[in-house]
Amino acid sequence: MRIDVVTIFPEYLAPLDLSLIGKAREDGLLTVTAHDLRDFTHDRHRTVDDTPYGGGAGMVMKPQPWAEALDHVVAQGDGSGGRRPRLVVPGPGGAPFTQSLARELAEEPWLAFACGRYEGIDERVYEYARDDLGLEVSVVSLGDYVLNGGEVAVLAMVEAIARLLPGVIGNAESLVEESHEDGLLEYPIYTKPKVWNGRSVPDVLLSGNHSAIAAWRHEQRLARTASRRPDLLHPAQVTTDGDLEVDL
Ligand code: 6GU
Repeated sequence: MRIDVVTIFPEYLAPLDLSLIGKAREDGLLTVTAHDLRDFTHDRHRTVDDTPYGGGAGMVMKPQPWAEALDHVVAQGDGSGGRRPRLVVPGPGGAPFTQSLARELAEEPWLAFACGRYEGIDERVYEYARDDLGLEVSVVSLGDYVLNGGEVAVLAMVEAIARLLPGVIGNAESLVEESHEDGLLEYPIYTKPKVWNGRSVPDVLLSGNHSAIAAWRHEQRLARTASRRPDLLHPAQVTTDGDLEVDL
């Protein structure tokens, strides 16, 4: 997979050199290129923002540097095959970034991320990307809170996407048994020693009874999901008394 990121803070993306993502890049499974938006300005001060028409607080990112930056990214494609990136714009006003969207984006051969700062990017940039460059544009949010810019969101999204690429995670089984892969949160986990600081590992896990262990883990997943993320439960998973159905 190929990933381009346009930002006024390319240094923010340094963590993508580390750990699993760094290894995936070394192994050629992933290429990540950061582009400095200010390289596409033409004034002495490398200006990327201006005041909003209609008034209001804060600054808006100017369309011209963004158009040139996107032209530059798109021109890196082969041109002949018409290969174009899918454009992802992180922002608190976007559609939720979920495991299911991560899986969808992991299928794309080429992603471009446009990191806004300030109050956001002039709306005509989205229209230009769609109408003139022919890009599919997805505005995506990490959750209902506000970050200062898209860079930290790109770190999170690239990590969630890259770990789904074939070969990035050695043990593919560990991808299946995870929170959000099947709609329930993960069960509690324990390792040695059996007793630590006066606290014991639940007996069932030491029993060697695999069906009892599976049943306990399923119950734990339901209880944990009901407590932390009731919004994830289907009504049929909760009885009228608020008890959890063990079987679903
Ligand atoms: Cl994706 N971007 C910004 N700037 N703020 C956010 C966000 C994204 N998701 C939640 N807050």
